[in-house]
Amino acid sequence: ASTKPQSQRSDLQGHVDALLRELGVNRAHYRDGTFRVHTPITGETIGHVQETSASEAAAAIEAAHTAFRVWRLVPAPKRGELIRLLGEELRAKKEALGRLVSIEVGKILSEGLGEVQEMIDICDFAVGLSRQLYGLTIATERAEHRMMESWHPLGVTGIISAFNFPVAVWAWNSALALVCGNSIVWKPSEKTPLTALATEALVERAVKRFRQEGGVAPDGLSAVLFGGRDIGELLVDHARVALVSATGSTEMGRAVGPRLAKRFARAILELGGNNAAIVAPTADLDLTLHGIAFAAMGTAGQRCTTLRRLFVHESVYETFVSRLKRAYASVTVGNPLQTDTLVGPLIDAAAYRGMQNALDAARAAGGAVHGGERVAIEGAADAHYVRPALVEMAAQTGPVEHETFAPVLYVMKYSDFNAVLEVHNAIAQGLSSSIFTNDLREAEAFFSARGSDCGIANVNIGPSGAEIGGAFGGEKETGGGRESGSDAWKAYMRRATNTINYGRTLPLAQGVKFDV
Ligand code: UN1
Repeated sequence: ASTKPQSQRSDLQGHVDALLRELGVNRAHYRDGTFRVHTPITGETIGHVQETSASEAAAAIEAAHTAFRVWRLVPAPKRGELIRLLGEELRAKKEALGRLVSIEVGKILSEGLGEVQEMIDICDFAVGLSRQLYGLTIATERAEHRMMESWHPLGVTGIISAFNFPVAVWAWNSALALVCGNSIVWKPSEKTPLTALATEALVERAVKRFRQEGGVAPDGLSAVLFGGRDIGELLVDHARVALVSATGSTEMGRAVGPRLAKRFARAILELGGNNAAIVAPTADLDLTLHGIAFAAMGTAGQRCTTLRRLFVHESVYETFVSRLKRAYASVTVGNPLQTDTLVGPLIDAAAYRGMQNALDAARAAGGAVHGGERVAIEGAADAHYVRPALVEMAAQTGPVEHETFAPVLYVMKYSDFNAVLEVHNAIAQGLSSSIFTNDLREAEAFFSARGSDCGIANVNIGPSGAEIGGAFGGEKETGGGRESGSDAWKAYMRRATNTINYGRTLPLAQGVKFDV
């Protein structure tokens, strides 16, 4: 594939076709459908995907259930071999898939490639995990008994992912689900079907190689459903789906969570964030500037971990905020395929309107808005590029309390550390958080029970860009789910507590006597 940045319409379409060909996607799958796909780089159409009908979706879920009944019996380290092969496919196609992510989502090339690297990393993690699905042995109060835990495959795992990490979030869930012995059914964002098609093609290649090695991989083990809300609801409501891992807005989670609860299915919810950072008097301001600029402006503010609220101590406010404003004014906004660009476009017109509404609300609440205006890019009249906005606010009110999925950073001044901890936590979401300080007491207090109430809390690192090795997710309206590393795998399996009596008598627990 060509590596030259493209701006003319026909070239970009040609580029997408070449990438999809290289990734092994059948042309009919991205050309002959009725569902239009656009690139936020220019706003132009880059494909037409076929929507999955309700009956096709139901059949795919049934097939996934049949596949699960076979796959659960394949030894876990052999299941790991399939994921090892998937990791190899991803390594071989990192450049092509990363570039396709950049084109479909509009994130800069290093972030598109970084997203594929996250997929590779979680495959490596899952391969190791496939030999480490450990249960505990637990001391029993009864003589000549043994008590232990077994972890078993759970069933069909539904994955609902958002546009902003169109393939990495699928990988976190599917790499774990597959080594845990589950089958997977994926509903990607309707904004990003091409990267989903490409990913599924790589899965098919890995499955083919796995079978050539003599591995047992049943048909229907992995499926993708293309469509909107109806298809998502079908997946969530289907009795064969044991677990749904859903990433997206809090509004989406409010719809999905109760539907799953109603049929006692499991949920992993990874929803909205309204992530903050505190800049303390002792902060290393060079390092802080770097960390804040990436966390707030990177990915054009479209990560769930994006920094949205900044609390700066009054003693460094003037110095730091004036430097930050300069960074905001000078950051390069433009075509994300060009190597000097740091901020690409917003995903679509609705995201642009949402951003402008938030800025209007901030002005109405007395905020001073710097930046935020639309940036015209040649040959991209239908795209939505913006200069990232820095908004100085007197207090955490109005739009500051909500997640706006765009590059808007609300900056507030603080004087008292204990008071700012309270303000930091006084919002509905609880995903990621940071403090920039060289004061050990502040750093440890931020990590403590009275500190950050988020699922992710960092010192001298921004809130975004987490590694896959840690559990990823957050509290409160973020939904409470955990994906990716640590022991997040346990949510993809069922636990059985097993007790065996190897004696000749039957002592009852708790000293109960029941002699018949
Ligand atoms: C997301 O935005 O949905 O920590 C996930 C990060 C990335 C993942 C973000 N590793 O920013």
